[in-house]
Amino acid sequence: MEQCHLVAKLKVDLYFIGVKCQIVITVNAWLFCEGYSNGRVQLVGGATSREGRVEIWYNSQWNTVCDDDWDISDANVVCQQLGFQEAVTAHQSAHHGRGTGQILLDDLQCTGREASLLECSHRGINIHDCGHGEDASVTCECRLCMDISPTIIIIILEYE
Ligand SMILES: [Ca+2]
Ligand SMILES: [Ca+2]
Repeated sequence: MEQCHLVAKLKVDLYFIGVKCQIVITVNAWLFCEGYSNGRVQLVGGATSREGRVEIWYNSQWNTVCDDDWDISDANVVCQQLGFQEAVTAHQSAHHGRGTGQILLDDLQCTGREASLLECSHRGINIHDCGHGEDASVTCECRLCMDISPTIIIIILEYE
């Protein structure tokens, strides 16, 4: 999967020809996309952006993680990868809902200092004895941020 961003640049030129005014608007727009790399994580199904079912990107798809041996050290790796300080809770038994697709990792033994769950000791890619009722999830600690809902800011400029 790729995440794409649309960037647009708007240039407005005014030309005064006698009593007439010509307005030329030039729009330059381009799309740039970045691919996901194996081991990228996302949290799904939580009430806020800092909690949810752990999903890990591997071979062009999102996968889940089994809760066998899922503990705070494993959860710390996910939270730190997402830019949070650390994990508050390592949830088990599909606490944030059951995922779909492959169960990529099972019996994770992270120390908490790995850069990705893929670097932790585990049974092997796609080797598990789990069902989606055992999907692992996390709640991350975020001391410096607030959960802010999407906000629309309208600026009205007045001039004379
Ligand atoms: Ca563990
Ligand atoms: Ca297991």
